Amino acid sequence: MKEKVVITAAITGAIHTPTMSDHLPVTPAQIIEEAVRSYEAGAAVCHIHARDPQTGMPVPDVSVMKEIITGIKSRCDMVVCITTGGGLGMSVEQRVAPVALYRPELASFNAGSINFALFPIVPRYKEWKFDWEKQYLGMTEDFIFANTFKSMREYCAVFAENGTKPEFEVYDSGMINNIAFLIQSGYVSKPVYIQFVMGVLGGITPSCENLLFLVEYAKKLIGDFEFSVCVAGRAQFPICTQALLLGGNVRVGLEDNLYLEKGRKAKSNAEQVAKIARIAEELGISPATPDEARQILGLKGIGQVNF
Ligand code: KMH
Ligand code: ZN
Repeated sequence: MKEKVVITAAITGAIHTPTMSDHLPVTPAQIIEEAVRSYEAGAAVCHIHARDPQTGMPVPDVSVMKEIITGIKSRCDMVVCITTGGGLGMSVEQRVAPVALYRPELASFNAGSINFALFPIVPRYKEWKFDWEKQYLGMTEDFIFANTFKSMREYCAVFAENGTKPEFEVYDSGMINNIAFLIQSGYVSKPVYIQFVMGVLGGITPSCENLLFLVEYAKKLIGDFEFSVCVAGRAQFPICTQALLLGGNVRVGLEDNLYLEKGRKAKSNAEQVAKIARIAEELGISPATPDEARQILGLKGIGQVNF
C-alpha cells in the first residue's frame, strides 16, 4: 500500500441529469464551487465536464469550459482534468478541442469503444425537469461510444503536442490491450495513468474479482503504471476502498454516484470526497496534495497550462 492517495472529484459528468438529484451542479459557478469544496475536503484533482447553464444538458462549449477551469484555477491549485469523453453524441473533434485550446495538465482519454447504455434508467422517472433528459438517456439503447484506433492515434498526437497527460479510461479488459498497442506503436510513452471505470452497462461490472483481474492483466500487458478506480453507482465506496488496498488512487463524485450511502443522496461532491478521505486515513493513507499528485502522476505543472 502507498502512503498517499490521489483523490479525484468528478464533479458533474454527462450521465446524470438534473431530475436525478437537486445537488447535481450544472452552472459554471456551481461546478467551480463544488470543485473548490472538494479540494478543501481532500481532492487533488477535479474532473470537469461542461453543461448548459440553463438546462443542465452536457455541451461541447469551450467558452463554458474556459469559465469553469479559470474559475477553479483562480481559487485553488488543484489539478484540472478536462474530459475528452464529453457527452453523448458529441464528435471526437468537439471532445478533444479543449486539450488543444487550454493545454491542461491532465485530460481523460477513453481507451476504446463501448455500448454506453443509460436507457434502463428511464422507466424510473415519471416526470423530468427538462425536455432533453428522457431522449438523451433513452437513445443510448442504440448508441456506441466511439473511440476507434484512428481517433485514439489522433488524440495521442494532440495530447503529446500540448504536454497533456492522458488519463486512460478503461471500461473493460480489451481496452488494456488497446493501451499496450498505443505504447508499442510509440503513440504514447510509459508510465501511463489508467482510470478503471467499472459499472457502466456495456463495460465490466464492479466486483473485487474484476478489479483484481484488471490490475493484474494490466501489469502483465503494460508493466508498471499508475492507476485509479471509479465506479458507477452504489459499489463506488466499497470498490474504491479495494483500490486503496491495492495501492491505487480513487475517483469519487456526483458524475459517478449520486449517493453518500444507501438511501441517502450526497448533498455535494465534497461529502463524498470527505468520506473516501476518512476511509483512506483509517487505512494509514493520506490524501495527496495537488503538488504531490503532480509528482505521482508525472504532470507538467500548473504553470504550463493555457488558461
Ligand atoms: N463518466 C464516466 C463513466 C470521460 O469523461 O472521459 C466516464 C468518464 C469519461 O469520465
Ligand atoms: Zn467524465
